[in-house]
This record gives sequence, C-alpha cells and structure tokens, in this order.
Amino acid sequence: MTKLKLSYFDAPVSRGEECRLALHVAGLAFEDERLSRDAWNARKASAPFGALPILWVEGKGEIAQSNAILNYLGHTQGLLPKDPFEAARHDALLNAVEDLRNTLRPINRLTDAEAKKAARIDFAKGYMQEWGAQIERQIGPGPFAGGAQIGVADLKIFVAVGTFIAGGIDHIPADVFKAFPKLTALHDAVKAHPKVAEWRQKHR
Ligand SMILES: N[C@@H](CCC(=O)N[C@@H](CS)C(=O)NCC(=O)O)C(=O)O
Repeated sequence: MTKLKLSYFDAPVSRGEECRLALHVAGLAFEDERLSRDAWNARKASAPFGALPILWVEGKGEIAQSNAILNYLGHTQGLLPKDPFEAARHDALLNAVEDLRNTLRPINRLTDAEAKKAARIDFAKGYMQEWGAQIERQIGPGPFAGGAQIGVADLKIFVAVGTFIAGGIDHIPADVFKAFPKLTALHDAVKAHPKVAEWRQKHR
C-alpha cells in the first residue's frame, strides 16, 4: 500500500484536522505527523508554500494547500462527486471555507482586547450571517453537500463551523448559525458519521 504522511500541528483543528478526517474517512492508513512549533520553524523554509498542512505521498512527493489535498483525496477516494461540474461545486465550498477563515484572521490578530471583541461581534452579526446563508443555498436535500454521501466539502465545513458551534471563539455565540438549518444539519450529520466519531474519540 502507498505510504502517506500528513504533517500538521498537534491540535484537532482547522486545515490539518479536515485532511486527517478525510484520510480516516477514506479508510487510509497514514503517518499522523504532529509538529511542535520549533520543529515547524526549522522546516518552514523548505515547505512548498511555507505553511501546513502537507500531505506526502510515497513515490510522488508533497502536496501543500489544504484544498489541493482535499481535492486529491476527494478524487482518488470517492469523497467528491464523479461529475466534474458537481465536483467543482464542492471545490467552491472548500474555497468558501477559506474565505471565512481569511476574513476572520486579521480580526483574531488584533491586539487590543476591546477592538477584537467589537470586531468579532460585528463579524458574527454581519459576515458570518451572509456566509451562512450562501452555504445554506448550496446544500441540496442534505444531510451532506452531495446528498446522502459524505465528502471532503462536508468535512471542511464541519471543522470550520464546528469551532464556532463548540463556542470556541470568544464573543462569537455558539448559536451563530442558528438561522441555517441545513448547515446545522450538515454539521450534526458529519459529527455523527461513524468514522468521524471514531477519529474524534481517539484524538480529542
Ligand atoms: N492556504 C493554505 C493556508 C495554510 C495555513 O495558513 N496554515 C497555517 C496553519 S492552519 C500555518 O501553517 N501556520 C504556520 C505558519 O504559517 O508558519 C492552506 O489552505 O493550506
């Protein structure tokens, strides 16, 4: 069997966790490399794009960029629709999650506590509601983005919205997505998926 290694930080979050979940849901054995900050700083300059996650595939090399990793796993492991148009719609969802993260990033980096609080409250009431409505419109009958079968877009959305729903970000209420029943149902369906539950039980 082709050896695989997923490198990321030692935390069950964000771009690394969604790739680990995709590997696990696909039933692939992989080396789960978890880097300390020091180990990462020593390696950063030689990483393809200076960031994690990175997937190493025996006989091929490294893929960086979380969405490229998810697309690769999606196409090779049946976690994306076979139809190219539908697969592109799922890729759009992957990119929409990156839009959400990249919009929140400068807010999280604010050093003034009051300014950060105000910006997060504003983000929750404004951008997150628009984003949630856009994702809601992309989900068909559900529970997953592609219907009955789980895919990489569901895993990425789950990890991203799960942080908020778990109340993990100060000043953003855990019910921030309450106006979006399909998005909430997608999150709950991914959480209840046996392979996802198995992974989370081991790695939380
Ligand atoms: N567009 C990239 C962003 C990667 C990224 O920002 N990774 C963060 C962790 S989620 C990272 O490596 N931070 C440490 C650093 O930039 O040195 C992707 O989707 O993979």
